[in-house]
Amino acid sequence: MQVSSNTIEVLTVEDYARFLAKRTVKMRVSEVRQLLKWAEGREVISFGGGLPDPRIYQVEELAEIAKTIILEERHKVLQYGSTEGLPALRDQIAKFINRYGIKVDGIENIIITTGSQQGLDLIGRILIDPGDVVLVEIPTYIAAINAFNVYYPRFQGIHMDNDGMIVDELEDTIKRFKNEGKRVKFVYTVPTCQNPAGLSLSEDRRKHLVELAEEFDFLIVEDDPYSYLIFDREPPRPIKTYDTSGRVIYMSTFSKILAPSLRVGFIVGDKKVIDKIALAKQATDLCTSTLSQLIAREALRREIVDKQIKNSISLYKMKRDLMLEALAKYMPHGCKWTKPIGGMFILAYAPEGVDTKKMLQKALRRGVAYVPGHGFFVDGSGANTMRLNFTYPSEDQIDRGISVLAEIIREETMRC
Ligand code: PMP
Ligand code: G9A
Repeated sequence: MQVSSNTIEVLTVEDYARFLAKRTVKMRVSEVRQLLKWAEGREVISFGGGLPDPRIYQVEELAEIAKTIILEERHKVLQYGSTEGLPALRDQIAKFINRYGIKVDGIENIIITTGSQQGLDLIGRILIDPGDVVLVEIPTYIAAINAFNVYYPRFQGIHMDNDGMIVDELEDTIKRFKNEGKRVKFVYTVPTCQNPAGLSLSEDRRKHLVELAEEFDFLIVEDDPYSYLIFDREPPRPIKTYDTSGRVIYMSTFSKILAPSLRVGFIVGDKKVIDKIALAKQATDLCTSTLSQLIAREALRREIVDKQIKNSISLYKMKRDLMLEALAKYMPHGCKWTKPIGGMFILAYAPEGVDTKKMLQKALRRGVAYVPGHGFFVDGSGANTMRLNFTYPSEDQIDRGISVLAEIIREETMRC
């Protein structure tokens, strides 16, 4: 302990360690969050956070909605709401996802969450006992790893190819665990325009995955913020649409199609699971912001979400193409990258030996940010990868930023 000037003892970091729960050791900083904090107020070309293009927000419409709601629904809007979320919003969500093929029997199958990030934590809370086997893609969403980690899962990674997670490898893995007397609790997947890889799971594999869940008795957590942002074709059918036994827990968010600041996400599943999630949520935040929920409801009802999706698709498609062109134009020999059909991210691979985490400092000094890929890989690989967001930077920044990164990779390659 340290002694302060008035001789009252101030606790040191070591002292606090005696009080902190063991699970705090499992809490890891998210490189995405760290970078966003660092970039605040700085002039930087950011390929970091998965942020919408700021020009896409429908500011006037949202301002009008917020004003009308506050004035006209004053008894509801400033009040607590139910933990499951506003029925009218859940009803609108049911209609919205129905257009993507997801059919729900009623709003009891939907719970609103405070961003889908909360959904990840709630799912971890209700599903993971210490040591439970959770299968994830290699790489997978870093904040899902962090959310689940505090419940002490045993992660096992499954590799991906251009058709997404290699489901045959997943099958072999499940069988291996079975032979050891262990079962897989659930598979966590971002099947469409994956974060961070940008890859999408093929239709055959989606079907096969659901068949495996039936055969080997596990659940599937389908985290799907990006199906609504597909550029070149019809969106792939969500895995949830193949589910006949209630094994798929589907989650999504308004963050990428309306505004992340609202913090409105949702989970769709069997009522028996939704009820447990509601219990866990009661202990977490009681309910999601009523104001945000009402804004989301109105934005769906007035087709503002539809309009934004349409505008985002054409803008982001153009930006993705610009980034792919810039990568092809500038990146040195030995680099490769994924080619997403939508979403927000490209995963780029520098030549082996380049450490993108170390390289980040140099990139930041030259005014370019990206997320080093390593933290997304549960098998400890990915040191030479970087996640590049193409939706937030301006068109001009995309070209300049990629040329700076290419230059740095060239320098780094010569060093290794
Ligand atoms: N899951 C995935 C795959 C994501 O990409 C994100 C946001 N980047 C989230 C969950 C969390 O989104 P939010 O909490 O803003 O809804
Ligand atoms: O962490 C955030 O702010 C949300 C963005 C997620 C991502 O970049 O994947």
